[in-house]
Amino acid sequence: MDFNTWRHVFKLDPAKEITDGHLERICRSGTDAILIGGSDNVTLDNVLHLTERVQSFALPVVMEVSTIDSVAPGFDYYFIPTVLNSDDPRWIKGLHHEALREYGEILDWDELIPEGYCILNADCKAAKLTGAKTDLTVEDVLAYARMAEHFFRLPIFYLEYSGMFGDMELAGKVKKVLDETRLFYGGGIDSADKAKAALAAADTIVVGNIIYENIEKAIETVEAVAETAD
Ligand code: 1GP
Repeated sequence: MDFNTWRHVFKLDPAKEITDGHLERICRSGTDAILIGGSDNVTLDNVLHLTERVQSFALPVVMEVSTIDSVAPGFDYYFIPTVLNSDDPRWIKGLHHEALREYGEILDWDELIPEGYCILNADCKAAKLTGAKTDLTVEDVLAYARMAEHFFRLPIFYLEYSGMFGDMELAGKVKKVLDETRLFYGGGIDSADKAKAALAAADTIVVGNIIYENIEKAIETVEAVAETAD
């Protein structure tokens, strides 16, 4: 199991309700992995509850860490965002520093995967929370992508449009400047067509909200990936 081969990932929000039936459909859909994370009301309780339910299915489960207090044991990977287009050092390396002061001795570094986030939807919660500077030119975004790969050597560059479908032309340009770093795209994928378009531009697509809005459409995004050549 290596996240470098993943093409489709479902992101489940521990703060949102999902029935056992829907969860089973998501976990058995053929998606490559389940990412557990959110920006709001993520607590150790709701993370543990959701994780326990997801871990009964045989697929990789990743925690995307947003608060230190909600980190639970037992995940395959821990994805750690650093928001490259925030001007607030807290979201770039501040919280990370706090976590390492506390847990640095006991961490299994092979499980920790840093992600260079570039958040481009000004209205999403993550942009507001982190004070992301979203009015960026193409050159600005490409510079962040290059920074992720060549300066910080991050394994993942995450183009985040959470809640809206983003600029696929821009995503395609980002992909062209990345060789080693994997391009994750997330935001507004709510149909097979959008899944295909996003996958044509990025290496891995992340599907979130539609799981809670229309389960059939969510499942279609996985089927679309199966129809798209690698
Ligand atoms: C959110 O990128 C993910 O972090 C997915 O976005 O919820 O809009 O699908 P959506």
